[in-house]
Amino acid sequence: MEHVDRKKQAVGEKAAEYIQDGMLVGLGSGTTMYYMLQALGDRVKKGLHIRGVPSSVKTEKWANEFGIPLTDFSEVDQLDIAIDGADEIDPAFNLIKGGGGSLLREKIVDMAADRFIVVADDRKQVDRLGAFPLPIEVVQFGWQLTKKNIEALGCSTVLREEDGQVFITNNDNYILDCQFEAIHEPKKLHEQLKQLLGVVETGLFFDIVDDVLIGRDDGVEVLK
Ligand code: ABF
Repeated sequence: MEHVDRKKQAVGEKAAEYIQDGMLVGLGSGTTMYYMLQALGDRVKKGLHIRGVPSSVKTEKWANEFGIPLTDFSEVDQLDIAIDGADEIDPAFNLIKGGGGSLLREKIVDMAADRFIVVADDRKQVDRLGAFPLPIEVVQFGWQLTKKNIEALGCSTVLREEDGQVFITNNDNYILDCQFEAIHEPKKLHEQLKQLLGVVETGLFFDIVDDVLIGRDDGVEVLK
């Protein structure tokens, strides 16, 4: 197994241990979450009773593959815990998320949980956000104008493509990947972006993370 994947597997499996019988669980997206879902599925097979709300179609597919019972916000309006990956994590637990294109549903699910745990390999830890291009979900109509207004805040943007086609999110929107120099004030930048017509949501997550589990060569580190 790939060196990095061993870290992802270790931290994903560790996170699954935080889930207790009877919980409503926010299921994040990304490759680290694949390992969490696999471990959670094993516990369900052994009798754990939980229901999960998936944060992407891909997570929904994985959860079904692993036999994890699912529900949605037509049935529940509060989650006990959410577990999700990240692309960058700074020392204040501000995150950049959305590398996988699921940031909107991720933020809705993660914000609905009493406790939000991030799982990541140690490559994701940064002193300051911004090296990773910030994903921003925008409506398709007039995206070129939205792009210009976002770039006026001091970044270069690229319309995300996948397999030579424009990437379409699970919510039928586009993603602009925005390269800022360094993001010194994530909350302020998020608020500036959210005011722009056509912006649906940003991949900046702040004031939401309770615990961070980091996969390292020598095991899993728990940051509070
Ligand atoms: C997800 O986790 C996304 O927000 C992010 O792109 C992804 C990255 O993590 P991984 O390395 O596990 O794929 O939540």
